[in-house]
Amino acid sequence: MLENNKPGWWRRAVAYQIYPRSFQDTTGSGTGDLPGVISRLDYLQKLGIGLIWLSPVFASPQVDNGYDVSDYRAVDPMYGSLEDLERLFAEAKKRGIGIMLDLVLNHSSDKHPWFLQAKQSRDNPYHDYYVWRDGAEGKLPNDMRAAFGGPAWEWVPELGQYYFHQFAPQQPDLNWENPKLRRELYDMILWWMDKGAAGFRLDVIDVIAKEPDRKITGNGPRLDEFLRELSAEAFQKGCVVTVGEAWGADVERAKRYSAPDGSELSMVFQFEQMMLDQTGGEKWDLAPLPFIKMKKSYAHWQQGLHGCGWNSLFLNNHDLPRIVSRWGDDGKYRVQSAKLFATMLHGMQGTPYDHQGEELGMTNIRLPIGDYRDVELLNYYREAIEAGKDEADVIASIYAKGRDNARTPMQWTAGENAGFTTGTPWIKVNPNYKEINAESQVDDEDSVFSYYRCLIALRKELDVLVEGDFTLLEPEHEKLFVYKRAYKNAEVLVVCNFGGEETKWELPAEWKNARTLIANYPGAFPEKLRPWEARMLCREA
Ligand code: TEU
Repeated sequence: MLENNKPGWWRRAVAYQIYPRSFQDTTGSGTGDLPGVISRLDYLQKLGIGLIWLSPVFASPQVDNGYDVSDYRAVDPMYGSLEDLERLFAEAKKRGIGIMLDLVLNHSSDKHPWFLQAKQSRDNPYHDYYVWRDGAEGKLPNDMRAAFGGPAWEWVPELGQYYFHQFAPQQPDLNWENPKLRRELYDMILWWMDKGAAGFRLDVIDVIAKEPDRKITGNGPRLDEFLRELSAEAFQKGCVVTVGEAWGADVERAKRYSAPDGSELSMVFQFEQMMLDQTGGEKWDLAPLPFIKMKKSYAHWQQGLHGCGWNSLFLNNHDLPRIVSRWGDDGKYRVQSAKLFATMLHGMQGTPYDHQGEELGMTNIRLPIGDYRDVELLNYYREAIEAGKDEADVIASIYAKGRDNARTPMQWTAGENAGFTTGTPWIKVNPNYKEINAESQVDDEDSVFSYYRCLIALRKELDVLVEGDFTLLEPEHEKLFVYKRAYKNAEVLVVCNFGGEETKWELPAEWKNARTLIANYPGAFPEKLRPWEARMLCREA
């Protein structure tokens, strides 16, 4: 069991993301809830994880599935009560698991009492909690766009002002320039620390220091200052783990955001690798994965943060398509490719994140447009069709990249609605649940689940996986991702054959007698690596 009261305790842990809406329903409402999470803690303990990133469960109008918070200190009734959440903290703790709450500090809901006050008048004490600019109706302060489509400015006729929003209009940006607002957020965080939160995931934390007049959103000039204050005034008052979502971080910035002295955050959650298969940074464009670039990008981050920062390792979350469908093979080699991605990721330095169902090899889904629920996806569809794009292309992008791919209900059993709910699920269950489900995997030692379980155990056992440095081998190889980790006299070698073809590769002589830690095919190291074959070896140097 991990002792989560010592500094840096989280460096050895593996995290698991729960999207509570889709995890486990206990009431028949069709949406998951907190008692549902509690009921599945034994499953998570068996998997071996040490942390749960719990996507937002706070009171919310649910325009963006809880990333639009109307009360930061209340649990949304659809998820249960505050007592349920406190019970979850306690039950998780008993199993050596810490709960990380998901804090959305860049914006609130437009139904938050602060915003309702803020729009009353320009001299209301809460007005300055948000970002306002004068203007005239139809004459926007500038041409900035929101991430979910449309302009980043929304007109409030009663005030004759626009407010700024980087996401949906129902998610007005909070004004971090205002010290009163910042203090209010710190007090709220301290309150949750007192209740037993083991840590926090900080939603889009790299855009809080925005300066719309200069069209700055990410990594604004005051960001480090704000993070240091947030850390000193809140996080450092306890022993919590913090992970900052930072789409725009490069290695140099990430070193500051995750400096080992804890002056800002414990770790960054950056997206460089996950954005490589999109052209021009445009999410919906479909481009093949530039394999060699991807390997070099991992090496750059592994080496850049070694000893001076800390990274999150992930291939999935609730905003990304399922990795077996994205870069792997969700047909014939689904199991092998799911295990390959797990090996590739868990061999690196950082904190691995497993997004619910990833440990089962869950896949993307294809739905008729009317069955999708995500605000980003639906806005994209509407805008793209209005702009005259070919519908088949738009649908192809949605199948490949839509966020609902990762949000379908957790597949627990082969029974009705995959054991997720006895009611009507809020979004369709992936029809492959009869084949892909937890029940059939937990006791099968060849399953994707058992493979994850083994990888998670290895990280607790081997210092080299936690501390080791990273060397990329075969950097120009078109098919193989090979790397080495080294710490003291221990070395680990990871070899991954990306794709459905066999690849001939000679294992270097010094590795011939090495111990196999884990592999997704039985037997000894082969002359030719088989489709999606992945192996992790260990030796004393
Ligand atoms: O995501 C940040 C973010 O930038 C994404 O919205 C991204 O643009 C999109 O997912 C790409 O497909 C965070 C949360 O993870 C996301 O669920 C929220 O919708 C968003 O912030 C707003 O709070």
